[in-house]
Amino acid sequence: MQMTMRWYGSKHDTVTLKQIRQTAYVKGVITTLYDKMPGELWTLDEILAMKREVEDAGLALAGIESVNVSDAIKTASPERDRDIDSYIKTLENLGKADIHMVCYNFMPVFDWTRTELARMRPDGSTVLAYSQAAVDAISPEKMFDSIAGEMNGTVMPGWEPERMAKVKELFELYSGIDDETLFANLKYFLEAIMPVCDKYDINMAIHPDDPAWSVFGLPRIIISKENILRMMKMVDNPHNGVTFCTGSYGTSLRNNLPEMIRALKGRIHFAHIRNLKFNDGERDFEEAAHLSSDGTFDMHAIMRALYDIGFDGPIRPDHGRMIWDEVAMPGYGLYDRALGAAYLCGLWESIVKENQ
Ligand code: DNO
Repeated sequence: MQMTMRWYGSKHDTVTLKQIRQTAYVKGVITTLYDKMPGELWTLDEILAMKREVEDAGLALAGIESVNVSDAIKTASPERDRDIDSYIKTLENLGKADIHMVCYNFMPVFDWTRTELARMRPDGSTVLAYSQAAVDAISPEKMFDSIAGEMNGTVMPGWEPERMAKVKELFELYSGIDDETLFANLKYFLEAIMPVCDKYDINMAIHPDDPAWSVFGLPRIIISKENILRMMKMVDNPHNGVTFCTGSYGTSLRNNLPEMIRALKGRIHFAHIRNLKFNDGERDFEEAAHLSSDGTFDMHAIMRALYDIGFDGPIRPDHGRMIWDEVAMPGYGLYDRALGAAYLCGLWESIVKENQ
């Protein structure tokens, strides 16, 4: 595995490449052209400039998170083929730049959903949290307004103000779309992009829906082992794979994470590792430190399963707590993610050595 950290680019991130490099644990970054709209073409020059910046800082560019898929593609509206064409050209340019892993999602309207971005823990650190009762009591627009003030001046992926301003229209766009239609639209998209992925050896890594159930009545499909295996079979190509995100699949306690990892052997192209702590019942949780004993998941068993299936792709410590008075994008500060990287590297080293 290759330990990485997500980096939003020097214009958007509070964390610098120099800081990331000095962690010593992290050898590469996962980044994106954060200002690109879904459906917009990424030129080769832009991609090469992004890559050069990362490499000049002594790090590798281990993959892209995300090349976002437009709502036209997700809903099969008239601009779908135009947007797919531009997605294919973007993949082609990434391939030419020798970039071989692309994370994306197929979630309607929202990317991941949380109801609080800074829930205080007893030690004074803060974490992202989700409460179903809070979602049930609020409209999507109000929810955005209520968390907008907790973003520490950053732009959070999937919660861009321009996008949230159109939230009503977006809901209308998805009004006739159920799980089956979404699966069909995903199949159409994947079939169209697989030839360019084959040509340039690009691993597509779909990110799960977070949380793993319908939010505000919207369909959600990438939520369970059954659904993800269905997705793989429907376009049976090794380049059609997943981002295994423990914090997203793990929102459903029915998902046995190590077992899912084993079932996805050969198709996990990217891993996001974090821990959750459940409160009152299943649908109320907050994010925890990566350490197993701080949350619900057995991190050793998760890393062990990745080792056993021969996972050799990029991995990143996902959302950290906000600690030591850092002010950063919620979930994406330096300090706790660096602790997470160190811990995950420690687990990995011991698993590797015990198996030599
Ligand atoms: C949240 C992230 C997601 C993820 C996208 C992938 O912190 O894991 O925003 O990047 O869903 O497209």
